Amino acid sequence: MGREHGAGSLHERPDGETIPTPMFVLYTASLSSNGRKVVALAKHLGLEPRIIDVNVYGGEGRTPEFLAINPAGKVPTLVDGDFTLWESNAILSYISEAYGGFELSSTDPQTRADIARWLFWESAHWQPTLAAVLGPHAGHIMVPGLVPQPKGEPDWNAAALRPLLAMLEGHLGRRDHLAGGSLSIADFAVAAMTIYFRRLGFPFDDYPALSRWYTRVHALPAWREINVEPWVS
Ligand SMILES: N[C@@H](CCC(=O)N[C@@H](CS)C(=O)NCC(=O)O)C(=O)O
Repeated sequence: MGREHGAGSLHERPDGETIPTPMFVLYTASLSSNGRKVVALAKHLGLEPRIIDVNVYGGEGRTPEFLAINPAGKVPTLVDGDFTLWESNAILSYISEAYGGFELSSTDPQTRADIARWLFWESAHWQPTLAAVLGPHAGHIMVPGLVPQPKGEPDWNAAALRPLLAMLEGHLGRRDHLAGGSLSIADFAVAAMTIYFRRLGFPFDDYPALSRWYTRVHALPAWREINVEPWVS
Protein backbone atom coordinates (compact mmCIF):
# COMPACT_ATOMS: atom_id res chain seq x y z
CA MET A 1 0.00 0.00 0.00
CA GLY A 2 1.06 3.49 -0.93
CA ARG A 3 4.04 5.81 -0.77
CA GLU A 4 4.89 7.87 2.30
CA HIS A 5 6.06 11.41 2.69
CA GLY A 6 6.12 14.09 5.39
CA ALA A 7 7.75 14.44 8.83
CA GLY A 8 9.56 17.13 10.82
CA SER A 9 10.71 18.15 14.29
CA LEU A 10 9.02 21.11 16.03
CA HIS A 11 5.84 22.90 15.09
CA GLU A 12 4.61 26.37 16.12
CA ARG A 13 0.85 26.37 16.46
CA PRO A 14 -1.20 29.38 15.34
CA ASP A 15 -1.57 30.36 19.03
CA GLY A 16 2.23 30.58 19.32
CA GLU A 17 2.77 27.42 21.36
CA THR A 18 5.55 25.13 20.13
CA ILE A 19 4.70 21.45 20.17
CA PRO A 20 6.41 18.34 18.81
CA THR A 21 5.71 17.90 15.15
CA PRO A 22 2.36 16.17 14.81
CA MET A 23 2.75 12.70 13.56
CA PHE A 24 -0.77 11.70 12.81
CA VAL A 25 -1.10 9.74 9.63
CA LEU A 26 -3.31 10.62 6.68
CA TYR A 27 -4.14 7.90 4.21
CA THR A 28 -5.18 9.78 1.13
CA ALA A 29 -4.98 10.06 -2.65
CA SER A 30 -3.73 13.17 -4.41
CA LEU A 31 -6.58 13.08 -6.96
CA SER A 32 -9.30 12.69 -4.33
CA SER A 33 -11.38 15.77 -3.53
CA ASN A 34 -12.01 14.51 -0.01
CA GLY A 35 -8.36 13.69 0.43
CA ARG A 36 -7.27 17.08 -0.81
CA LYS A 37 -9.40 19.03 1.64
CA VAL A 38 -7.75 17.43 4.68
CA VAL A 39 -4.22 17.70 3.27
CA ALA A 40 -4.90 21.35 2.41
CA LEU A 41 -6.02 22.00 5.98
CA ALA A 42 -2.94 20.31 7.44
CA LYS A 43 -0.71 22.40 5.18
CA HIS A 44 -2.63 25.59 5.92
CA LEU A 45 -2.07 25.01 9.64
CA GLY A 46 1.62 24.30 9.09
CA LEU A 47 1.26 20.69 10.20
CA GLU A 48 3.34 17.86 8.82
CA PRO A 49 1.35 14.66 9.01
CA ARG A 50 2.74 11.48 7.61
CA ILE A 51 0.95 11.11 4.31
CA ILE A 52 0.41 7.69 2.81
CA ASP A 53 -0.94 7.56 -0.71
CA VAL A 54 -3.59 4.91 -1.27
CA ASN A 55 -4.54 4.53 -4.89
CA VAL A 56 -8.24 3.87 -4.30
CA TYR A 57 -8.81 4.26 -8.04
CA GLY A 58 -6.53 1.30 -8.63
CA GLY A 59 -8.14 -0.89 -5.95
CA GLU A 60 -5.73 -0.21 -3.09
CA GLY A 61 -8.64 0.76 -0.82
CA ARG A 62 -9.96 -2.80 -1.00
CA THR A 63 -6.87 -4.62 0.21
CA PRO A 64 -7.27 -6.51 3.52
CA GLU A 65 -4.48 -4.32 4.91
CA PHE A 66 -6.36 -1.08 4.23
CA LEU A 67 -9.80 -2.48 5.10
CA ALA A 68 -8.38 -3.32 8.54
CA ILE A 69 -7.74 0.42 8.98
CA ASN A 70 -10.95 1.66 7.38
CA PRO A 71 -13.63 -0.98 6.76
CA ALA A 72 -15.29 1.43 4.32
CA GLY A 73 -12.15 1.24 2.16
CA LYS A 74 -12.13 4.97 1.48
CA VAL A 75 -9.77 7.89 1.75
CA PRO A 76 -9.14 10.08 3.56
CA THR A 77 -8.52 8.20 6.78
CA LEU A 78 -6.65 9.63 9.74
CA VAL A 79 -4.76 7.54 12.28
CA ASP A 80 -3.53 9.30 15.39
CA GLY A 81 -2.02 6.79 17.79
CA ASP A 82 -4.78 4.35 18.58
CA PHE A 83 -7.47 6.70 17.25
CA THR A 84 -8.71 6.11 13.71
CA LEU A 85 -11.10 8.49 11.98
CA TRP A 86 -12.72 8.52 8.57
CA GLU A 87 -15.19 10.91 6.92
CA SER A 88 -13.29 13.89 5.61
CA ASN A 89 -15.37 16.55 7.35
CA ALA A 90 -14.94 14.86 10.73
CA ILE A 91 -11.21 14.80 10.00
CA LEU A 92 -11.27 18.53 9.23
CA SER A 93 -12.86 19.19 12.63
CA TYR A 94 -10.43 16.93 14.43
CA ILE A 95 -7.29 18.41 12.87
CA SER A 96 -8.47 21.95 13.49
CA GLU A 97 -9.43 21.29 17.10
CA ALA A 98 -6.73 18.83 18.18
CA TYR A 99 -3.79 20.30 16.29
CA GLY A 100 -4.78 23.77 15.15
CA GLY A 101 -5.85 25.38 18.41
CA PHE A 102 -9.34 25.75 16.85
CA GLU A 103 -7.87 27.82 14.01
CA LEU A 104 -10.40 27.65 11.14
CA SER A 105 -12.96 26.32 13.60
CA SER A 106 -14.32 28.03 16.69
CA THR A 107 -14.89 27.53 20.39
CA ASP A 108 -17.99 29.71 20.18
CA PRO A 109 -20.99 27.33 20.08
CA GLN A 110 -22.94 29.32 17.50
CA THR A 111 -20.01 29.82 15.14
CA ARG A 112 -19.08 26.17 15.58
CA ALA A 113 -22.65 25.13 14.77
CA ASP A 114 -22.66 27.42 11.74
CA ILE A 115 -19.49 25.70 10.51
CA ALA A 116 -21.00 22.27 11.27
CA ARG A 117 -24.06 23.23 9.23
CA TRP A 118 -21.88 23.57 6.13
CA LEU A 119 -19.94 20.37 6.85
CA PHE A 120 -23.22 18.43 7.06
CA TRP A 121 -24.65 20.21 4.02
CA GLU A 122 -21.54 19.29 2.08
CA SER A 123 -21.87 15.59 2.99
CA ALA A 124 -25.64 15.37 2.62
CA HIS A 125 -26.32 17.54 -0.42
CA TRP A 126 -23.38 19.21 -2.17
CA GLN A 127 -21.06 16.25 -2.56
CA PRO A 128 -23.69 13.62 -3.50
CA THR A 129 -25.30 15.95 -6.04
CA LEU A 130 -22.01 16.94 -7.64
CA ALA A 131 -20.87 13.32 -7.58
CA ALA A 132 -24.01 12.32 -9.51
CA VAL A 133 -23.57 15.07 -12.11
CA LEU A 134 -19.78 15.01 -12.45
CA GLY A 135 -18.94 11.44 -11.44
CA PRO A 136 -19.10 9.82 -14.89
CA HIS A 137 -17.01 12.64 -16.41
CA ALA A 138 -14.42 12.79 -13.63
CA GLY A 139 -14.31 9.00 -13.44
CA HIS A 140 -13.66 8.64 -17.15
CA ILE A 141 -10.80 11.13 -16.98
CA MET A 142 -9.24 9.36 -14.01
CA VAL A 143 -9.79 5.73 -14.97
CA PRO A 144 -10.74 5.65 -18.67
CA GLY A 145 -10.28 1.89 -18.78
CA LEU A 146 -13.00 1.37 -16.18
CA VAL A 147 -15.42 4.28 -16.71
CA PRO A 148 -16.77 4.64 -20.25
CA GLN A 149 -16.85 8.07 -21.92
CA PRO A 150 -20.15 9.70 -20.91
CA LYS A 151 -22.30 11.36 -23.55
CA GLY A 152 -21.95 15.15 -23.79
CA GLU A 153 -20.79 17.58 -21.14
CA PRO A 154 -21.71 17.70 -17.42
CA ASP A 155 -25.19 19.12 -16.93
CA TRP A 156 -24.55 22.17 -14.72
CA ASN A 157 -28.28 22.91 -14.98
CA ALA A 158 -29.35 19.54 -13.58
CA ALA A 159 -32.55 19.89 -11.54
CA ALA A 160 -30.88 18.69 -8.34
CA LEU A 161 -27.80 20.88 -8.73
CA ARG A 162 -29.24 24.22 -9.85
CA PRO A 163 -30.89 25.10 -6.47
CA LEU A 164 -27.69 24.28 -4.61
CA LEU A 165 -25.65 26.55 -6.87
CA ALA A 166 -28.28 29.30 -6.60
CA MET A 167 -28.31 29.04 -2.80
CA LEU A 168 -24.50 29.22 -2.63
CA GLU A 169 -24.43 32.13 -5.06
CA GLY A 170 -26.93 34.06 -2.92
CA HIS A 171 -25.12 33.24 0.32
CA LEU A 172 -21.69 34.20 -1.02
CA GLY A 173 -23.08 37.34 -2.61
CA ARG A 174 -23.41 38.73 0.92
CA ARG A 175 -20.17 37.49 2.51
CA ASP A 176 -16.64 36.39 1.61
CA HIS A 177 -16.70 33.08 3.47
CA LEU A 178 -19.31 30.44 4.17
CA ALA A 179 -19.49 30.59 7.95
CA GLY A 180 -18.51 32.66 10.95
CA GLY A 181 -17.34 35.73 9.02
CA SER A 182 -13.89 34.37 8.17
CA LEU A 183 -12.13 31.49 6.46
CA SER A 184 -13.02 28.19 8.13
CA ILE A 185 -13.04 24.46 7.59
CA ALA A 186 -16.50 25.00 6.07
CA ASP A 187 -14.79 26.67 3.11
CA PHE A 188 -12.30 23.81 2.85
CA ALA A 189 -15.11 21.23 2.95
CA VAL A 190 -17.30 22.85 0.31
CA ALA A 191 -14.38 23.87 -1.94
CA ALA A 192 -13.14 20.29 -2.20
CA MET A 193 -15.59 19.16 -4.88
CA THR A 194 -14.84 22.33 -6.86
CA ILE A 195 -11.42 20.93 -7.79
CA TYR A 196 -13.31 19.43 -10.76
CA PHE A 197 -14.86 22.72 -11.86
CA ARG A 198 -12.10 24.11 -14.08
CA ARG A 199 -11.48 20.90 -15.99
CA LEU A 200 -15.16 20.03 -16.36
CA GLY A 201 -16.22 23.44 -17.64
CA PHE A 202 -18.15 25.01 -14.78
CA PRO A 203 -19.93 28.16 -16.05
CA PHE A 204 -18.01 30.56 -13.78
CA ASP A 205 -19.54 33.64 -15.45
CA ASP A 206 -23.05 32.60 -14.36
CA TYR A 207 -22.05 32.51 -10.69
CA PRO A 208 -19.90 35.58 -9.97
CA ALA A 209 -20.02 35.42 -6.15
CA LEU A 210 -19.33 31.70 -6.11
CA SER A 211 -16.50 32.27 -8.58
CA ARG A 212 -14.91 34.97 -6.40
CA TRP A 213 -15.07 32.63 -3.40
CA TYR A 214 -13.64 29.76 -5.48
CA THR A 215 -10.74 31.99 -6.52
CA ARG A 216 -10.14 33.09 -2.92
CA VAL A 217 -9.99 29.56 -1.55
CA HIS A 218 -8.01 28.03 -4.39
CA ALA A 219 -5.48 30.89 -4.22
CA LEU A 220 -4.52 29.92 -0.67
CA PRO A 221 -0.91 28.67 -0.69
CA ALA A 222 -1.96 25.36 0.88
CA TRP A 223 -4.43 24.72 -1.95
CA ARG A 224 -1.98 25.83 -4.63
CA GLU A 225 0.62 23.47 -3.23
CA ILE A 226 -1.54 20.39 -3.75
CA ASN A 227 -2.91 21.38 -7.14
CA VAL A 228 -2.45 18.40 -9.39
CA GLU A 229 -3.37 17.52 -12.97
CA PRO A 230 -6.02 16.89 -14.18
CA TRP A 231 -7.80 18.79 -11.36
CA VAL A 232 -5.86 22.04 -11.56
CA SER A 233 -7.87 24.97 -10.25
N1 LIG B 1 -18.05 10.77 2.72
C1 LIG B 1 -16.69 10.35 2.58
C2 LIG B 1 -16.42 10.00 1.13
C3 LIG B 1 -15.05 9.39 0.94
C4 LIG B 1 -14.86 8.91 -0.47
O1 LIG B 1 -15.84 8.60 -1.19
N2 LIG B 1 -13.60 8.82 -0.87
C5 LIG B 1 -13.31 8.36 -2.20
C6 LIG B 1 -12.23 9.22 -2.82
S1 LIG B 1 -12.80 10.89 -2.99
C7 LIG B 1 -12.82 6.92 -2.13
O2 LIG B 1 -12.01 6.60 -1.28
N3 LIG B 1 -13.33 6.07 -3.01
C8 LIG B 1 -12.89 4.71 -3.08
C9 LIG B 1 -14.01 3.74 -2.92
O3 LIG B 1 -15.15 4.15 -2.65
O4 LIG B 1 -13.75 2.55 -3.04
C10 LIG B 1 -15.75 11.48 3.06
O5 LIG B 1 -16.16 12.64 3.04
O6 LIG B 1 -14.62 11.18 3.47
